[in-house]
Amino acid sequence: MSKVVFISKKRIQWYILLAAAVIVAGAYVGWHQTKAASAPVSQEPQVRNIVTGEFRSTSSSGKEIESYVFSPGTVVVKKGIPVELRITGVNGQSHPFVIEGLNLSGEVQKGKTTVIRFTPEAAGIYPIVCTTHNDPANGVPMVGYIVVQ
Ligand SMILES: [Cu+2]
Repeated sequence: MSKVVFISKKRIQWYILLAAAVIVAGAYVGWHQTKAASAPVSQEPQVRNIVTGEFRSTSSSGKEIESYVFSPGTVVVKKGIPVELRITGVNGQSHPFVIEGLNLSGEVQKGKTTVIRFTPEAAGIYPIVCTTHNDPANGVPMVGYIVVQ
């Protein structure tokens, strides 16, 4: 048993038009998905919190030993993604600092948080150095490290 179906020329044109519309819509949706997938995954800043602290002790000869520190002493971030460094002053009235290799500087004051924003472009180790407490004769230099991977 066979069945013959006649399709009019007008109906064929309609099917071709419908198929073309589906292809165009599919290409449009696909292009948009590709565009979204190639966009950066996240530009949320990499937030790193640091505090200024102090080590204090007395040597066996009775000499007072002290050193200000950045704590944590090392923070690790990824290159190419914005960084937000929040440094809060806990010990010490003031810590003016420079970040070597990144051309950044600032000051941390007791009870305040200094926020530094930058986007590291190259991997490396960048020292953050307090310019007040950097004399080895007065204790250990106050230095921390920003490791960019
Ligand atoms: Cu300092």
